[in-house]
Amino acid sequence: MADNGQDLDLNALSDDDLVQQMHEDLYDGLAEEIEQGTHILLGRKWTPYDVLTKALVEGMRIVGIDFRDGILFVPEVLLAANAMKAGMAILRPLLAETGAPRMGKMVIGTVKGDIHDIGKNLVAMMMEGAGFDVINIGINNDVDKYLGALEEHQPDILGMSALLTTTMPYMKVVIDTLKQKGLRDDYIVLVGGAPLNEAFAEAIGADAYCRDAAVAVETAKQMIAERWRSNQPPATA
Ligand code: B1M
Repeated sequence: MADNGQDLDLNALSDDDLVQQMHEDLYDGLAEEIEQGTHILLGRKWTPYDVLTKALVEGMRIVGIDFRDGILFVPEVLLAANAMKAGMAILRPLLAETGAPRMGKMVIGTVKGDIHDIGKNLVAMMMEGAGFDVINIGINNDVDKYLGALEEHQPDILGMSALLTTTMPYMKVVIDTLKQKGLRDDYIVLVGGAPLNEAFAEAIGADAYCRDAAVAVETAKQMIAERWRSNQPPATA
């Protein structure tokens, strides 16, 4: 990155200083530097998961605080989001190539009116790494798009993401439509996003609220296993 007009050699930094620098580069929306830092940490035998959580997600958390406090504005946050995505693009194939046995299939998308996709993409990446086939249907999905994807891909799990208090109620529209069509019990419905909580998930009739990507993976595995057990014929004497 440019530091007072001088190039800073990221390779020369210790791990701690490099991670700190990556938080600053993410804040400044410097995608190339984030790519470089990601490669350097991987070259130092960091796991993809540690690079993701300690360098990228933590950096984005700091961006979120200053966005909330009116220090950063949409254009700057968009640049930060692009830098984050540049790092995630390097990590995605590495997280997916864990050789984990196939666990099931998930359709995941952000709800109508909402264009936040970083967290949802992160969940998709972690689910792929855990052995799930993931169909990521993107952002701003209305109920027809969810239903179309469910019909086409016949997943075990429907995942919905919302980052705005104004868009999170749309999850209930999707779940209610599934109920009306008699399809609700065909899918495990998992929901997530910063403004949600367990009480909300319960109130709208989802199967579970997932605080973060790691919880999403654990919850999905557990619910798939439960579903599999309950579908087994009873043992004969
Ligand atoms: Co927006 N934004 N934003 N934003 N933005 C928030 C969400 C906000 C909290 C910022 C703030 O004020 N502090 C605030 C919402 C306030 C509220 O509703 N209470 C907000 C606002 C107001 C807005 C706009 C309205 C701003 C404006 O235009 N005036 C606008 C809305 C646009 C729209 O959607 N219609 C807007 C726009 C944007 C950008 C486009 C600039 C950009 C999005 C870029 C992109 O995603 N491609 C952006 C960003 C980046 C943020 C913040 C700063 C960061 C979100 C993020 O990526 N976090 C965010 C502040 C914050 O959340 N603290 C903010 C990192 C990510 C890893 O975490 O998404 O929480 P997260 O995902 C986690 C978990 O939540 C969970 O797992 C993930 C990984 O661990 N999870 C799931 C998420 N989805 C899941 C789905 C699952 C399971 C788990 O399914 C099973």
